[in-house]
Amino acid sequence: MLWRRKRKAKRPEQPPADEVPEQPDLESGGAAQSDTADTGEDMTAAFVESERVPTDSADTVAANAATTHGPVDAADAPAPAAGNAPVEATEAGRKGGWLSRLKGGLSRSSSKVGGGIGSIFSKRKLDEEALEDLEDLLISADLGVDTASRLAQQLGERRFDKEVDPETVRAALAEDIAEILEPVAQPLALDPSHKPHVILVVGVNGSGKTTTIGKLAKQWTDAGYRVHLAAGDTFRAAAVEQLQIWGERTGAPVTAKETGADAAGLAYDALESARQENADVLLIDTAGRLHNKSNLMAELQKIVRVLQKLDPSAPQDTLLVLDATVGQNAVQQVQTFRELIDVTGIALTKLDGSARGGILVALAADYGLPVHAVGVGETAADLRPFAPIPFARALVGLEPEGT
Ligand SMILES: Nc1nc2c(ncn2[C@@H]2O[C@H](COP(=O)(O)OP(=O)(O)O)[C@@H](O)[C@H]2O)c(=O)[nH]1
Ligand SMILES: [Mg+2]
Repeated sequence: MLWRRKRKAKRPEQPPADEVPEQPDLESGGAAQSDTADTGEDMTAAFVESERVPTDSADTVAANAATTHGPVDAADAPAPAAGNAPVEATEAGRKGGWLSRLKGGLSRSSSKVGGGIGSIFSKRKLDEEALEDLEDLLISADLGVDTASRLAQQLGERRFDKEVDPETVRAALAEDIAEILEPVAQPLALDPSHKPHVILVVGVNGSGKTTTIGKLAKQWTDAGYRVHLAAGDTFRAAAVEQLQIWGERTGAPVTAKETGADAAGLAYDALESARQENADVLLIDTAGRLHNKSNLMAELQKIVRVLQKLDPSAPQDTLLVLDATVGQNAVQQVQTFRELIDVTGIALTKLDGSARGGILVALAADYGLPVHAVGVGETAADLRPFAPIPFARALVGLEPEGT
């Protein structure tokens, strides 16, 4: 995968936060507000995976777009792109490059896991008790009971010297974690045979749906794609306005209706408009009210049904947005949403506000759903494809770019 990056002429403004975020919708928990501020860097990156060259012509882009993708390799650090795209060649070395964003975003998780490993393995030898402590540490970092126990066991099976140092443990653990993550790391690729490629975005209120849509819209419009947005969370005026602001910022047309309008009818109109515009991608926002699960299911299914009147294969993707700060509740949200709709992939937001990045490892191990993107801040550039090796290394407190 190649990254295309270009420097923006102007520093991106903050999207308005949705008024007061709604309370968690799942009985057992839901979204929490992040307390981490924007890093304010003026970099943005095209969230596109491809062998293709983004240009200003959406048709050209679509014609060149890669239709297949494989797992992201760690070596997929943003290499300067071939071709004629404007590329920020020196970015990797700059403060604000994506590795430093990832590292910054995961700093709470890394200090917890990395620091914990430091105290376990500097005090003690690699023995049964140390492995048990490691297992407890990994459970507390949300990697999940089964995965934590498997990782501790694997570490014990490595033929380390009894006097193993924390750095060696971190490196071994990062390797084992990356192995779990590699199969699920799949960028969200647009299929040019669908005009538009329809992405239905679901998740509980406050998880970051609208923001993630805005970030994707920004990255894709910067890459030359034609993007259309549908303000399908018709329950809250603030949600509609929030999407409209992203529309203004990115130049992407937004289909919106009055508060309380039928979301399925709106999605239908949006798909018709997107087709007329020859859009490459249609991103549909939805309400995340799980107060009444059967209502939400009915609504999501109705959206899918009406979309399929126009395009029987729509939506091409159903992206579940999860908030990392909710930790284990994210696992429950995956379960719940999979009962409601055919979820095809995940985006995990707010890694920057959480010491619970390990939840991604639990999700990968338990569900194997593609992880399309991670959010490590509030600007468009803070939504990154998920690269397992740098992620695993940052999670255990190592430099993400090391080997
Ligand atoms: N720090 C941080 N905040 C985020 C991220 N993604 C979303 N947010 C914030 O989370 C809040 C809720 O996001 P929103 O997109 O409105 O959630 P929605 O209800 O699912 O549409 C907003 O204040 C966003 O700015 C992220 O990756 N990092
Ligand atoms: Mg929203």
